Amino acid sequence: MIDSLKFSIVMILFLSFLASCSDRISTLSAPPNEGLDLSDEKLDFLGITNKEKLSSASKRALQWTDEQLYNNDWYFEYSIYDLDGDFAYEEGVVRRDPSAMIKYEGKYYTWYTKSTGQTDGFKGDIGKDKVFPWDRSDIWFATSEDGITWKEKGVAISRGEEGEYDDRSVFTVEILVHEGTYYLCYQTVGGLYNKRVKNQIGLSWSKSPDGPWTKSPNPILSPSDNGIWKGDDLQDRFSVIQKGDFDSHKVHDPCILHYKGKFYLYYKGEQMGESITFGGRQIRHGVAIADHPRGPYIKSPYNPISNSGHEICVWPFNGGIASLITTDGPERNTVQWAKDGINFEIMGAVKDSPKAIGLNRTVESEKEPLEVLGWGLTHEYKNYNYQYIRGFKTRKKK
Ligand code: AAL
Repeated sequence: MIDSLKFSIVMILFLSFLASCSDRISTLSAPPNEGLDLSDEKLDFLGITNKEKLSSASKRALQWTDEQLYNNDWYFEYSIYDLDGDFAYEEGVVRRDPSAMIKYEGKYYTWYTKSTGQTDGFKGDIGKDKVFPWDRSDIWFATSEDGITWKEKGVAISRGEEGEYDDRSVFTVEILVHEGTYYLCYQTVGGLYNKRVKNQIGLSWSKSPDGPWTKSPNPILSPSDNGIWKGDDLQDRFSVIQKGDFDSHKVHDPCILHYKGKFYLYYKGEQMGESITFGGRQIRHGVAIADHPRGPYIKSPYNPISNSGHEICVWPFNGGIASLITTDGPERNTVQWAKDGINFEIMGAVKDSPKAIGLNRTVESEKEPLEVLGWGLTHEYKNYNYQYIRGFKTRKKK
């Protein structure tokens, strides 16, 4: 009697467990139909024949707004073209990672990484060699009347004196103009450029885009220090005991925006022991926020704020921040937007995008989501040794 009671209880529990599983399975595989627009026109456009048998993909497509379906303002295609004057390709010279363009006294200005000579890599004497195209670089600037023909004006920021945090290379620069002061933020490497070297972010400011520039005595952002290398081979960046935060190795590609009365420094993080995932390199973005352009910058506790991307390309739009996510990670080639500058949603996916974009910040970026991407600067690899700055322009759907 007791045994059969026990058996019944066990059976009841088992059956209710099965029922709860099948509930969960059916919820997972089929989002509900409620609220879907099943008009003949929409079904015909999407090529859905049987509205009684909607796959999950068809249900998602039916949830897209008319704007996403017929004319997504967050979608673009692009082409790349040569620039003239000093931005024409020059053998033996690296010009890359252009900053955004600003306008001053009727001329466009841009800043960029410049170095000379071929890249030797890490096999020889890193104390003498140039290990990357952006190693042993300085930051130069150029101006243009029409955005096509550029005149190189000279060095803006040089590498620091021996022993300073930026004595090996300064590169990958962005510009912020705030209340009549010009701020350049950029990557820095100090000491020997081995594969484990930490990369930081420096800042300089001036009352004129032509300089002279005053350098911050210390970096304004550094990698987190909670990763642990395994072994002491300075040329092995993949062996770790603990990877640490998403930016435990390098903070890169800085870009400061004045947003909601504060200064948002968006940056790319590289992690110690970086892996290759199904979307490419493990690259994510973070943000650090300050009350003054010179800092101190405090990293957001929500970091990382992207799971994909590469060079930072961000602009203000509609009270929030838009971000073009390129190159790496499962969400590469998407345009995202966050109404608070932190929690980004995918607004559109593109086939491909220009790399290392220098945005045109002289246009009214609020006009349309991608107004700021109408035309701008990018860089291209002529070969591994030499890169040059080119132009890009975008168009809506063909
Ligand atoms: C770029 C950027 C940074 C890296 C190197 C030069 O794509 O992400 O600038 O350090 O490559």
